[in-house]
Amino acid sequence: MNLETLIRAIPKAELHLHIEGTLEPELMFEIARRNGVALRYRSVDALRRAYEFSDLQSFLDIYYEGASVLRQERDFYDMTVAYLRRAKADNVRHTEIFFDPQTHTARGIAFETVFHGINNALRDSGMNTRLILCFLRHLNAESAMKTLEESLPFREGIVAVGLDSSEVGNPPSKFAAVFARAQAEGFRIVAHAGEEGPPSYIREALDLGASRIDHGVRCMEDSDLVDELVRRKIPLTVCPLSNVKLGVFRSMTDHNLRTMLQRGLRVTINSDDPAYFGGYIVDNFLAAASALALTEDDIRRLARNSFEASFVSDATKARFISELNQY
Ligand code: ES4
Ligand code: ZN
Repeated sequence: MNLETLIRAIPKAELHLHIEGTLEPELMFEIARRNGVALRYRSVDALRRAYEFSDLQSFLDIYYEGASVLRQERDFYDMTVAYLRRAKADNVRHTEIFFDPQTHTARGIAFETVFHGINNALRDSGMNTRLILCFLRHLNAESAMKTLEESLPFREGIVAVGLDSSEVGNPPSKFAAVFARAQAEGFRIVAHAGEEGPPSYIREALDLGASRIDHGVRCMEDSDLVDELVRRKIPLTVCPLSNVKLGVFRSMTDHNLRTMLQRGLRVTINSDDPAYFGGYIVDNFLAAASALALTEDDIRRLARNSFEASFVSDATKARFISELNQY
């Protein structure tokens, strides 16, 4: 089996995926039309052409604008169904999906409209899935706390809380009280850290109880931190195409994913915002494998890491990994 065939075929878990980042331009236009929302772009092609980003913020500005077409439960449902179909085609067996309630509640959409739309699609798919509620770190801690409280009636459907949006200037410590409360309520903690922000943000996330770090690529600037991440087997959900599109690395050949693997870090490959960054999880694997000359062993390791890093039971992990070992 050649490497590309192996990458496509092996069972894998996706652990870093923003559902609002899966909204493809075609569906965005369709939803905009049925909701009577005006978009600044004349066509799907014009919108796609605007997907040239210089950094995280330049992407976020367009991403929040895209999300503004979502108004009804059906919109969230359709978006999620489309992603799950695409993930299945890539042999994703399990996916842990971020959603950003504040992006919608700030526009007057009810929390439960967002939650039910997404969650009903997960239920109808029959796939193994979990939801992770992300707080927008550019907003204040009070808004995050209010969102946490709004989520409590739906806590059975939410495995963890996370932190996303504009990283630099918004360290995890800004949300210390929110994460303490979330932990007390039984949620697991994850956080975007060390994407554009410094390694100290990764330390802060760990101090606040994070059991997994999203991106985390800048950990490599602090070797004591790397030692700790290796010793504690803290997973890092890396998103190669995202990192290149947002200028975290100049090109894929400059990406540090292979070095991270060789250093013994529990790295996984993920697609982040696939509709905006040019590819889903298999595209991320293929781009990284080709630019960094990843081996078959590296690919198997990455897939195994994805199950080990997931929030499923040990028995389910063992079942996925034994399926992986058939390849
Ligand atoms: C995001 Cl790539 C990335 N980083 C931080 N926040 C985000 N929200 C959606 N995509
Ligand atoms: Zn992300």
